[in-house]
Amino acid sequence: MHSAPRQFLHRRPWFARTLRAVPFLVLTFSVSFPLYGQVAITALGTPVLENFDSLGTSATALLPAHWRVTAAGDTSVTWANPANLTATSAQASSGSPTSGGRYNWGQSATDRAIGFMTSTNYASPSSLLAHFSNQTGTTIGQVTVSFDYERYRLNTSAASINFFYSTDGSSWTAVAAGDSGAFSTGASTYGFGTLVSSDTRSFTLDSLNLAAGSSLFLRWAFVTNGSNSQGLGLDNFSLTASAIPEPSTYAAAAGAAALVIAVRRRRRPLTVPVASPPGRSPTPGA
Ligand SMILES: [Ca+2]
Repeated sequence: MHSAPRQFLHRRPWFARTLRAVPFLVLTFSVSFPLYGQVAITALGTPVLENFDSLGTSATALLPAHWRVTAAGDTSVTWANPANLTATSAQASSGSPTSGGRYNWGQSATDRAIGFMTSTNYASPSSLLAHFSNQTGTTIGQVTVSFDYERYRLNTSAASINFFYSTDGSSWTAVAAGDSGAFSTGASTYGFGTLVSSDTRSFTLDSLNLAAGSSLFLRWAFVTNGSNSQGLGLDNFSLTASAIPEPSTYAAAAGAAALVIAVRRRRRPLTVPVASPPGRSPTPGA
């Protein structure tokens, strides 16, 4: 009976060879198609920062590791979409650029930001994505996120940036506290050196319950409406994770509160009604 599988393999040498090749095939596949990585969150209370200054002044600058941009006009955004991109297609820190693209913006040669400007040849919307991994070894209860929306060009088309998060990179939850709201419109004006406008957003994503090793994806959807686009960017990103109190902490706190109440009750003097002798009132405090 025990020899049956061996006989089977003996009669099917191709099968045995295939089985032996599986580890090699898996290794080859892994090397040929590397998985997307994540920005590691390694400690609670320690901010994870990104200022995009590593982009330098290249028009085709690589985004920071584990940040991506979607192709122009993508409205069904997923982190794993193979059409996503890891480099910018234009840069500007002076002048009056009009081409649409994935912009490496600069207030200077060294202070860079990532964003978009669209055109008749570069469709809106465009999303900026980031992938984080909980490497703290414990559950993350919430994260506080802050960043700046920077405007490098004012123009006549309406524009806004909408913020989302996800735990699977495909199903997104909108968070209004992270939205830009409607940017004002006006005749084309550039803001290099001194931005057209800069707005900070800072808020907390609570009830995340991110288990150790799990992922968090953030997404900024830039809606610039094609032509006559405003030039918008994101800069000075920060994410700080914190825990949720353990249930045992709640139980201990509840137990301590119950004990305090019990002690106070025992310290309270007993009031015993005392019958008054005929013709006399009860003595207060007796
Ligand atoms: Ca910067």
